[in-house]
Amino acid sequence: MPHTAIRTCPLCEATCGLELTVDGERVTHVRGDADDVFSGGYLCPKGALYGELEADPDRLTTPRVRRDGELVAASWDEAFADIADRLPAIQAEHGPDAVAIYLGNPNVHNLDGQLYARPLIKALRTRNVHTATSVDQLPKHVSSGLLFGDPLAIPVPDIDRTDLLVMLGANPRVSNGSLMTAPDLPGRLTALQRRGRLVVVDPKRTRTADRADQHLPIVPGTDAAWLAALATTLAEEELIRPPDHLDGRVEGIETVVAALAPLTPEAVAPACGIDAQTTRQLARELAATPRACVYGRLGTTAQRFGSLTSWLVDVVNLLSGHLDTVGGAMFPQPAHHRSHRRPFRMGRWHSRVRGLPETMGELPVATLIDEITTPGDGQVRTLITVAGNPVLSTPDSAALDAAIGGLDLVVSVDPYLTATSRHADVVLPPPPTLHRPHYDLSFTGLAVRNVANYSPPAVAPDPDRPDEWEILLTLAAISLGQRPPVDTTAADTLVLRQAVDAVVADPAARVAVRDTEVVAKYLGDEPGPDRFLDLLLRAGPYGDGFGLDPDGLSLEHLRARPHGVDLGALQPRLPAALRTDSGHVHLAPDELLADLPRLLGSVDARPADAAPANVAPADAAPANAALVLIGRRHLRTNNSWSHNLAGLAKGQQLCTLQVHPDDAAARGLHDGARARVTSTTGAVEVDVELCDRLHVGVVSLPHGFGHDLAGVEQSVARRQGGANSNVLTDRRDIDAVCGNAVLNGIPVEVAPA
Ligand SMILES: Nc1nc2c(c(=O)[nH]1)N[C@H]1C(S)=C(S)[C@@H](COP(=O)(O)OP(=O)(O)OC[C@H]3O[C@@H](n4cnc5c(=O)[nH]c(N)nc54)[C@H](O)[C@@H]3O)O[C@H]1N2
Ligand SMILES: Nc1nc2c(c(=O)[nH]1)N[C@H]1C(S)=C(S)[C@@H](COP(=O)(O)OP(=O)(O)OC[C@H]3O[C@@H](n4cnc5c(=O)[nH]c(N)nc54)[C@H](O)[C@@H]3O)O[C@H]1N2
Ligand code: SF4
Ligand SMILES: [Mo]
Repeated sequence: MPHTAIRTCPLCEATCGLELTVDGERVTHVRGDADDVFSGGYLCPKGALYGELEADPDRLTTPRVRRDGELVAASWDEAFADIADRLPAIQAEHGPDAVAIYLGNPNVHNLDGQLYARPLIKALRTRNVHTATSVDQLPKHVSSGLLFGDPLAIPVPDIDRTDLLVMLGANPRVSNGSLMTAPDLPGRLTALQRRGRLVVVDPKRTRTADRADQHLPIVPGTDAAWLAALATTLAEEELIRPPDHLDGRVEGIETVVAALAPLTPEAVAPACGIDAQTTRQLARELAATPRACVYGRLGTTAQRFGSLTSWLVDVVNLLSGHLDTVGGAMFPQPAHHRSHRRPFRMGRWHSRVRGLPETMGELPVATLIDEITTPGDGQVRTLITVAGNPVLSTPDSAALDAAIGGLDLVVSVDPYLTATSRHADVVLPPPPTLHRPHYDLSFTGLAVRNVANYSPPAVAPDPDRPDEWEILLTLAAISLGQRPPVDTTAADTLVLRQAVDAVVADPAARVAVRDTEVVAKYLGDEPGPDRFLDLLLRAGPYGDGFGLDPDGLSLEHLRARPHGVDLGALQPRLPAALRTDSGHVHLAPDELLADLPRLLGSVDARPADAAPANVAPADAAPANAALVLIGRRHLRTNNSWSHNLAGLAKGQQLCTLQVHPDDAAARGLHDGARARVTSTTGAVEVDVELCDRLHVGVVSLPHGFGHDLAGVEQSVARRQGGANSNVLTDRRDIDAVCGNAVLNGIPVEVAPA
């Protein structure tokens, strides 16, 4: 008999509620859950195909191990035994840093990854921890860490109450939003525009820009200079008004104003391509609008001035009175307990080869190739990937592909044989997400309303298949020298004990009796993510506190409310949420001020005594690299891993090089022509699509394509064609502050193929 299951969609940051019709193991119908407290029935084309994605016949159901060069099906025991035969020996001979781990994006969309990747990292004791964060939002963590003391305290637009939103480098009508969890962004943006104004700053007239009230086509990579000009205008025109409740709580306003002074709207206009009057007018409008907000996303972080840009978004919000205020940029209060963090420090260690700084325990993935290919103590010989496809998603892909191919041992926890996992010696496929519980630990911390929503498994777990948390804990135990089979219940109990100890010791946690035994008893004996989540919910700010408040949140409370619990609109949270040493906002951190000469140099507003500009790696840029490449997303894609769904691509070629007609004409290219795109690192061939929505001089290519490689078992995606845009991105080209990859603004040469 088919049954109905209510579940949060795990595919993007919007966290929509789904109403699934489930027949046996299969989802036969998907609707938006009209009763979901947050999404109210909204559904996008990806969510509608969730069932098809889960049932994809190319998904692996058993592990694969390499025998005589071929990846053959194996039992779980065999697969884990293979790893146990080799991993500890490599660690013993070459040290823990010889093992690198890469965690991809779906880890933050899945409860097992959220809770159990950390114990695995701890067990590996390696410094070579990389995640998709450093090809994405790392600069935002850095600016939040430096300004507020907490890298996870990322202010999000209070989109339902703002009357003016200035949005840079984001296309939420396609991406459904990022670092701003809000189901039905199209609807929320429409409502905003009925109330007020949406201004989009983007080199392309995207779907979001097209429907905005104003579109400012900025030159890629110049956002920091332009935001600085907004700040400078506020200063020059005496419009600086930090929010009243932060009076006496902000350090460094004068320093920032003085440092940015050369970056006037007039000085930056030639570089940014936005005329000074428009910039000044917008600064005045921001100051005069009580509920207004500036927001920057991927186009502002995965670029050369990612950290400065992320910082300046907050600087402008603060100076214009819109940080931590209703309708401005606000800090969500997620329902789960988050351990009280010590004040943020970056650079506690550095990468071996290039000396790039650690942030939040990880190193930039842009230097993974160097760590693999450079001989010496600590050279990486093993790679573990969990829910990641770095060969398609990180810079200098051709070199990375070759480097991974030469490793001693590669282990991939992934449901597919992808461009990356085809290199694995052992592939461990997690069960489909339908078989697992779901709760968004990451995205409730970025949501435009405070909400909590738990989804139980929609289909009973397969007893013969380990859950993903069991896979991760088994890998952890093996790396600590245990032979499989590993007692994952015991391992989980140990992990939970440590978490309970930490909660009990944290004065900020809600716990009636601060005793590990008492709390552990409440949580029961059933191993896995549910009781771990229960701990975090009950000790969280709305929790039942294990007896403190019978109406408070717990897993049981959420189970009884399958459409979620609305915990209200965002509330101002400063200064209480600050984690800096002084308890103040540090608006002028040295780490960011140190990068200002590079910014001043890039727009020729450089003081005479400053260091020379270092905008792009000048050594190897193509001779006539007059064009710059940016990325884009499509409504029917999900990074690299949804291309295997025939129903999503609908036979359409989504991986085209969009070229402005003027640029195409100058190069003898026409619509549908084959073009060769060359950068400092490599070349790809793709079909041209003429596009007058682009800024002249800018071309666009989506990422995550290029699946047609030997060993990839994604039949639809392989036939799709397209090229890997990250063959063109350069691992040397990084944000100078934190090493985040530059994926937008790549100098390229385009010619007929
Ligand atoms: N040029 C360019 N490059 C980019 C970007 C860009 O805009 N331009 N965007 C960047 C961004 S923002 C991101 S987040 C990264 C993404 O980069 P990655 O995270 O490396 O790549 P994904 O394509 O998300 O790959 C996810 C992998 O996880 C697997 N997977 C899916 N679900 C599960 C699961 O439940 N468990 C496990 N274990 N595996 C699962 C999929 O099969 C897939 O192989 O790409 C970045 N790369
Ligand atoms: N359909 C779909 N949705 C997705 C994803 C997907 O692959 N497909 N991926 C998910 C992930 S992992 C993420 S991180 C989010 C990202 O979500 P968004 O941040 O909304 O990302 P994009 O749609 O890539 O939009 C980035 C925009 O930046 C612009 N841009 C490029 N360079 C610059 C620049 O220098 N300055 C400015 N101002 N703009 C620039 C590009 O033209 C583009 O419109 O999307 C998520 N949602
Ligand atoms: S917008 Fe995102 S969360 Fe909502 S249905 Fe689409 S993919 Fe799922
Ligand atoms: Mo991302």
